[in-house]
This record gives sequence, structure tokens and C-alpha cells, in this order.
Amino acid sequence: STVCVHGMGYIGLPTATMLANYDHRVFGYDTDAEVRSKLRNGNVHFEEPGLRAFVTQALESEQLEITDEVLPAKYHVICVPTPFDEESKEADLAYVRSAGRAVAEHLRRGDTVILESTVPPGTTEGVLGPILEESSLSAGDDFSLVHCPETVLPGNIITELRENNRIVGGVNAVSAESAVRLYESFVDGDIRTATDATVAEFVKLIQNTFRDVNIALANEIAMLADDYGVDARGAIDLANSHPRVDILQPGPGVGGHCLPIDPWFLGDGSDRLDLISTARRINDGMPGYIIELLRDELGDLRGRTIAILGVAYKGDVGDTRMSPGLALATQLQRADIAQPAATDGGAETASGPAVTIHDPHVADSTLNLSDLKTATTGADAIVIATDHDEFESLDPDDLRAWMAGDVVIDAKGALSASAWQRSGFTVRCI
Ligand code: SAJ
Repeated sequence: STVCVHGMGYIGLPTATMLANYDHRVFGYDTDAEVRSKLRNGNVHFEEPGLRAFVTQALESEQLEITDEVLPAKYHVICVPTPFDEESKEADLAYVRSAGRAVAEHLRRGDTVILESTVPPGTTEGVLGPILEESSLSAGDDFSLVHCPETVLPGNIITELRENNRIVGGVNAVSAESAVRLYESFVDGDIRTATDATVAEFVKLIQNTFRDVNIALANEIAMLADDYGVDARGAIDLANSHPRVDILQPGPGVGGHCLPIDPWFLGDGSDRLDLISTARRINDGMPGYIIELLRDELGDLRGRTIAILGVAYKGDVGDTRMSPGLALATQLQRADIAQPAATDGGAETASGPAVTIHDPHVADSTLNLSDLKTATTGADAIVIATDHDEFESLDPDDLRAWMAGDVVIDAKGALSASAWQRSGFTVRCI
């Protein structure tokens, strides 16, 4: 079939490429002209294993074409961002709306429109549907309209696109069947049909919420364990040997463009977020807990230097969206504000600790990143805030020689605590 994919980001680009490599004729459209021109030259604008070669294959076969405009197609697949508006506490649906308007201009009888972006329940039918119907065609009768949430894990996108189960929710049965035919062409997992689009939207949100709440439990367990002098990760590992217990890993907080945001989307049409909002608060509070650990070891942080290793939102990716490491950097720099007033009453004028940042996967000129040695030379403490593979082979003796202090906060359980202790470090783990 001909497919027009709207949005060439983390989801749209791999999806367009997959479809093209499975013999569909694919138009890939993005509103950003720079992204389009980079892609035409085979340059992928974000880090994802195997993606570049996959895209090159699709472009060379000419099954994938990056287009400067939206073109008519049997299928329109919308993969645009749906950020969370911190002020209104609502999903920002501006990109979904404008993609919808662009599709409406080209929509024909018999076409299928699929929304993959994560949205609050009711969006496909209540927001996208009416925009598409401005074409004077009717959703369900004249064209098919479906929500099929993406489920892929950054870092493993190509494999998961093929292998994960998919959920298709259509505004009617004909819509769902049409979408199933498209996904069947490349998905090896099960494709299940939800009663309608709103159910599919809800399911996606509760999947990510389940993970976020589970991580919040792990984080609370980690803080509790520390109060009892118990090693949290070892305890969780033992607890998980029970056949019905599966606790995730604690850490410096939950980042990325999904888990910290999607649970709030459930609050769009309900005010029942109780456990769910508490979980969000616990996860968002983890950088603050790291600051507590640092104060425990160093006392007053003013005038100190803290090196943060890892500001990507998780290991082995280069994405810093909602990253716990960056949240920690920001909170540290104002750590004096939270500090009880100094005895001389001069807290107002004092500044927080100096913060240096090192991340071998992140290339962002706005961040003032340094290489490992520069970032850690003279530091009083280092914080491992992301579990990049590179950090497993950090040499504690090198760091001990470069640093002024001897404190390590390993928020990811990435280091061998005993080896670091042998090199003279005080190690605090989350
Ligand atoms: N994290 C922990 N402890 C853990 C696992 C993760 O603290 O045990 C942290 C990570 O370090 C990271 C954050 O959680 O900061 C999120 O990472 P992640 O790997 O759990 O998930 P994402 O955001 O990369 O992708 C999630 C996935 N959702 C689920 O597993 C239910 C993915 O399948 C979704 O497609 C994606 O959200 C999305 O786009 O919605």
C-alpha cells in the first residue's frame, strides 16, 4: 500500500523505514526542513542502534521517500510528539491537530488514518476525528480511523517494532480491520483489537503508568532499605525470586518522554490520580534524595564540586529529555536555597556547589559537557546518574587520583561497590 507517515522522530522514522523495507511505498514527512534534508542524506538525527543502516536500505530501495509535503496515501500514520504542558497540566495536542489538518486536505474515501502518538483517552474520536471530518468525509463510514499506540523501547526500537504485540482500536470494526492489515505486514507479535480507540488510548497509558508506579515502589524500597542498612538491589533481587513478585530497579528518578508524562494524561478527564500522582512525586523526588545523600557525606554543599556522570535519561541512549541527571544538576545549583539558613545569616548570598557534567552519549552544546578527566578533576563527589556501559569500566584509581574528595553516589548500581571501597571511596548506592 501507499503510506504517508507524519513525523520523522523516534517512532515515525523507524515505522516508516520498517514499512518501506516490507515493500510498502512510503512517504515520510516532517515539518522540520532540516530533519528532512538530513534524512535524505542518510543522516539520522538521533542515536538508535541499527537505525541508520535500516534507513539507508529503505532510501536506496526507493520504497521510502522523504517528502516536503503531505501526499495522498491509502494509509496515514501519525507519529507526532504530544508533550505535557506543565502549566495547564494537560497534553499539548497542537501537533496532533496540525497533522490532522494536513491529512484532511488529502483524505479520500477508503483511506485509513492511524494515530500512534500517546494521547489522553478520547483524543482519536473527540479531537482528531472532527478535524478529519472537515474534509466532509465521515469517520468510520467514508474513511477508517484508528488508534494504535506505539510500544517500542528506545535502544531496541527496530526489534520491538517487529516483535511487540500491538493493540488496535478503531472507531468501528471496518477501521480496525483495515489497520490490522497494515500492521500484519511486518509485526510478528499478536495484534489484538480493542473495543474502540478510547480503550486503546487508555491501555497505552496504563502500561506506562504500571512501569512508573512499579519504579516508584522500587525507589521507596531503596530509601527504606537504606534506613535499615539493607542493600536495596540485593533485597529486590531476592524478593523477585518469588513467582509473583517483579519489582523494577531503583534509580535517580524516571526520565524520557513517556513515563514521566503519560500517567498525567490519565488525569485529563478524571481527578482520581492518587497512587499514580504519589508515584510521580516519589520518582521526581529522587534527585532531591541524592542531594540528601551528598549532604550526609559532605555536609554543607556550598563551595563543593559535584561531578554528574550521565545526563541521558537512561543507559546507552543520547536522549536527555526529562533526564534525572539534568534535574539533579539544576537542583544542586540551587541547593543553597533548600539549605537551612547559615549561622551567620548569610544564606541569601551563598551559591550552590559547582556542578560538572560528563556523558559519552550526549552531544548538546548548551550543556557545558566535559570529558571524564576534566569533569572529575578536583571534584568532591561523583554521582552516577545513568547506567551507560562505559561507566562499568571506570577505573576507581584514576578517579581517586583526579578527585579532591572520595564520595561516590551510585544511583544506578552501575559500579562494583567493593572495588571502589578498596580504592578508598565512600560509596552510597540507590
Ligand atoms: N527506569 C528505572 N528503573 C527501571 C527501569 C527504568 O528507574 O527498572 C528508568 C530509566 O532509567 C528511565 C525511565 O525509567 O529514566 C524510563 O525508561 P524505560 O526504559 O523504562 O522506558 P522508556 O521511557 O524508554 O520507554 C517506555 C516503554 N514502556 C514500557 O516499558 C511500559 C516503551 O515500551 C514505550 O514504548 C515507551 O515508554 C513509550 O514511547 O511510551
